[in-house]
Formats: sequence, structure tokens, C-alpha cells
Amino acid sequence: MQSTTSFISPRNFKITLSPAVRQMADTGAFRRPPSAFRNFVSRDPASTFPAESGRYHLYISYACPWATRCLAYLKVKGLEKAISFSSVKPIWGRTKETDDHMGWVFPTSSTEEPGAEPDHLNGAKSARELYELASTNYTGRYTVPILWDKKVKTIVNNESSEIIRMLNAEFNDIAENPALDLYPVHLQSQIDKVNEWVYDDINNGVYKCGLAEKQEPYEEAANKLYQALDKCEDILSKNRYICGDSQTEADIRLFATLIRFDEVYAVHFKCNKKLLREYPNLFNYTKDIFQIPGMSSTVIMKHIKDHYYGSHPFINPFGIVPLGPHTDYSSPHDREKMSS
Ligand SMILES: N[C@@H](CCC(=O)N[C@@H](CS)C(=O)NCC(=O)O)C(=O)O
Repeated sequence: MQSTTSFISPRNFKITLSPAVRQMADTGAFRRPPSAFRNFVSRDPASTFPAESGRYHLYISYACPWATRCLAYLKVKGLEKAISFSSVKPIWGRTKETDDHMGWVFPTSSTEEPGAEPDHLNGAKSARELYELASTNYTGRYTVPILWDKKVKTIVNNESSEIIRMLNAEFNDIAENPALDLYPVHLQSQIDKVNEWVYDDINNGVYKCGLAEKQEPYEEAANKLYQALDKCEDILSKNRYICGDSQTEADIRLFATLIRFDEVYAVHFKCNKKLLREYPNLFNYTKDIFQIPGMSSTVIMKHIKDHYYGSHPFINPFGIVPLGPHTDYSSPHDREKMSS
């Protein structure tokens, strides 16, 4: 594990960088490293990780867009009885007394931080402890989501894009909504194509804007972000959803970033060239997805704001959380007009 580093910025500030978020190229551009645990749950009962009811637990943070897209699948597929879940606290804390690593920690009681719960399964104090339980020589980041196998006591997978595929298809024998297929065969290549640019330029694009350490990579990321948002606006002026007239995985993935946009990314990550609420179609679309039954429960805005503004002291040294804008995503939208 790397330790915290400090340096003097070009503007003469002393900046202390947490290795948890500092994944930088020499150019000053942010680069997200690949996830390490990549096993798959299968509906085949003979497989190493069979899709058994009660066997798996999803560790999330309500703050995290990658983790909450997995939670969205638990909700829309009706998997809450089959797969338990819990959230860490929103603001990163010390994960060990013997070093200065900052990361996801659990509360000590269920009243300490509404929405977050102590780790009843393993008694872990931090996500880091779960990674250490799963592997003795793990050296990567201690990220959420974590799909945990209670039987083998290990991490099955910590890559959200793969976890959502498993939740979509492999648990259908025990899901309450097995007919919902968010990655149908006839749309797969279209979904894959949309995911690619939405991930690079929007989901990860906002991080590239916010975590850039030089002006040039920031501007490059911001320009790509706004080109991609304009492209979404155009698609959504003709279609109700991003891949046409039915909801797909690509909508859940895009939504996780859009719902955080005006509240956090516009300020904290310097994505302020245009706000979400200035895009009529994207804004109404975000409300439309928010209002899909189950989706609103994946959004705890207090966790989202407290996390970003409170866990990156090198961006926001005083941890001040801006008051606005408190957009009401449950208010009426006009997206029905797109459905014939
Ligand atoms: N590739 C991962 C990325 C997950 C990720 O980066 N999660 C962040 C929170 S938004 C995290 O847990 N960071 C903790 C750290 O870096 O220590 C996924 O999509 O599942």
C-alpha cells in the first residue's frame, strides 16, 4: 500500500494527496486502475459460485456511483430477499491505526450514520479489512462495490460492470422480477457501444475532470464530457431511453453519474460549463429513471455530498458542503411523450 504524499503545487499550496484517489499518469491525467477480483456467480448449481439465495452480500457506499448501480439492480430485479446489502459510512476515515491510509469505514452502530450499518457479517471496521480477509497479498485499492460470498468468506467480484451482468442474468431462478432483462441479446452490441463512450467521457470523465492535476488534461476531459452530454441530449430528444424505447443497462450506468452531476460534479469536479438542469431532455430523463420503482431508494444525497466534499481534502481542504441545489427528481417529467 502506498502512503500519503505531499507536494507544493504550481500555485504554491502544500497539497496532501491520498493514494486512494491519486491514480495519476505523468501527464497529470487521472487513470482508473482495473479491479482485481473477477470471479463470476453462475446459475449453474455445479459452479464454484452458484446463485444461491442468502449466500451473497453486496457491500456498497450510497455515495459511490459504481456501487449504487449494483444496488439499483438488486432493487429492479427484485433480489433484495436473495442478496443482502449494507453501506459503509460516506466520509473516508483511517482504516488502520498503524498507517495513514484513508478509506471506507463502517459505523460502530446502526444509529451513528443513517443509511450506513456496522459489518454484522465479518465484524470488519473497514472495506480494507474485507480485502485483507479475502486475500493475504492484495496490494490494490479497497473499493466498493464488493460482492461477498458468505459461505467461502471471500470477495467474488469487485467490478461493478461485471456484478450488474451477474445480477441481471444469473439469479433469475430466485429473482422476483426475472423477466426484466436489461441486457437483451438484440441490444447487446448497441448497449456495449453506448457504455464505451458513456464510461470514458461521462462516468469516468467527471473523475478525469475533477482529479486532473494539470490544466491541459482537465480541459481535454471537460471538452469530451460536454461533447458526450450533448450527444446524450440529442439521442434523448428522439428516444425515451439512451438505447431506444426500452430501459437497458446503459440507462442505469448513465443515471448514476447524472444524479450526482449538479449536486457534486458541477462544483467539486469543476464540471460547470453547463448544468444538468440546463439540458431539457437529459434533466427530464434523469427524473424518469429516478422514478422507476426502486431507483429512488438507491439515492441518499446526504451520503453523496458528504462523501465527495468531505473525503478529498486536496480538492476541498475545509470540507465545506455547498448548500444547493437540492433538485427534486421526483417532480413531474415529460418523458412519456417519447413513448408511442
Ligand atoms: N472499477 C470499479 C471502481 C470502483 C471505485 O472506484 N469505487 C470507489 C468509490 S466511488 C472506491 O471505492 N474508492 C476507494 C479507494 O479508492 O480507496 C467498479 O466499477 O466497480
